[in-house]
Amino acid sequence: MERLGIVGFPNSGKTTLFNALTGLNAATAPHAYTTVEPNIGVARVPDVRLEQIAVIEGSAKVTQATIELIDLPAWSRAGIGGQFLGRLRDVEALAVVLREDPLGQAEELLLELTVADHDVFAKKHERLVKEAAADKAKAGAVAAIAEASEVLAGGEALRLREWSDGARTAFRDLAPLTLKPVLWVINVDEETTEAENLRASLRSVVPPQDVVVVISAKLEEEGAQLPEAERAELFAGLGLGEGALATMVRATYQSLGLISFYTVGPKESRAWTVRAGALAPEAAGKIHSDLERGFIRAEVASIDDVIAAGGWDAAKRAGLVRVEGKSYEVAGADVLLIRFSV
Ligand SMILES: Nc1nc2c(ncn2[C@@H]2O[C@H](COP(=O)(O)OP(=O)(O)O)[C@@H](O)[C@H]2O)c(=O)[nH]1
Ligand SMILES: [Mg+2]
Repeated sequence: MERLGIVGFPNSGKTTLFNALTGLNAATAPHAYTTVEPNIGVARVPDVRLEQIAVIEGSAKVTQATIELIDLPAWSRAGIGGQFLGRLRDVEALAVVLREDPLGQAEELLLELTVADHDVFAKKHERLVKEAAADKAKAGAVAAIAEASEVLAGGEALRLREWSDGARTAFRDLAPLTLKPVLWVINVDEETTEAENLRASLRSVVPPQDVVVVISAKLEEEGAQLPEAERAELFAGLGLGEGALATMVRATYQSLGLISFYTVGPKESRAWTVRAGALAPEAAGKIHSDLERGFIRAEVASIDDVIAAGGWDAAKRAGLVRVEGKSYEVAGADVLLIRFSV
């Protein structure tokens, strides 16, 4: 499961957001509260189309995709400690929560992440230069680490540059923070009118591929207590779209290069996650390894077509289901029925 680390300064609303997204009830605190252990929880990805198809199919069970959220201890103004950094290096993507002075906070955090990476890269470079004197095979790694170190020394995040596969391999055990996808989450008060301005200003200071979302953690927390339909109505009424979780997860999937596909039927309708570009057998393997091993073919239709047709069987009768082979690249929002034999 993909892990999204929630970070930010004390009182930015990290734990409030964590609770809203996971439905858990970790302690929030109106002061610089620091715990050593992070809060860890699983969020189910809200998915309107999955709910719709489950109703149409009369599915006994509905299973959303999930994402693991890790609410890290507050980021201290005095800098970031080793233990905290280790936790950060462990997640696939970062959600940075900003509240008071979002632009100033973002710039400060960008700089801290860059400095933290630079420390690690500079040390690694020193070690590697010595090793490379005895082992010529390490010359490529030395060059890549040296170049990265220079980029970081210039105050730039590594994700601003293109890196070869070789360089990425050399970076791997350093788990650079500034190479991870970042989702900037501006936490605003319920009645703000500044959302669009804030979003636009933040966009101009963060790397272009980063995602910026504006949410109200407090509202999300309240919304999380409501039934799905009322929640959707509340957020739509406030111009907040489908709410933070759906927006954040979609952005995270996109920046991690992930897509969802579905399996549907009376027993269960379910959303699955696979990397973008995966071929049908790899996607089948997410469901069960037998389906990948014994893959024969996939029956495929888009979930919108299946919903519009009134279900899988109706879609089939309407000729909306195609048959695809082993080399089919799965698209986001495909419904798959795998035919296999083991
Ligand atoms: N009014 C308001 N209060 C908030 C908001 N987000 C968080 N808070 C409050 O700020 C305090 C700190 O929140 P918390 O989630 O513990 O922050 P953390 O230190 O980043 O984990 C709590 O008292 C929250 O109820 C918000 O969007 N609006
Ligand atoms: Mg907290």
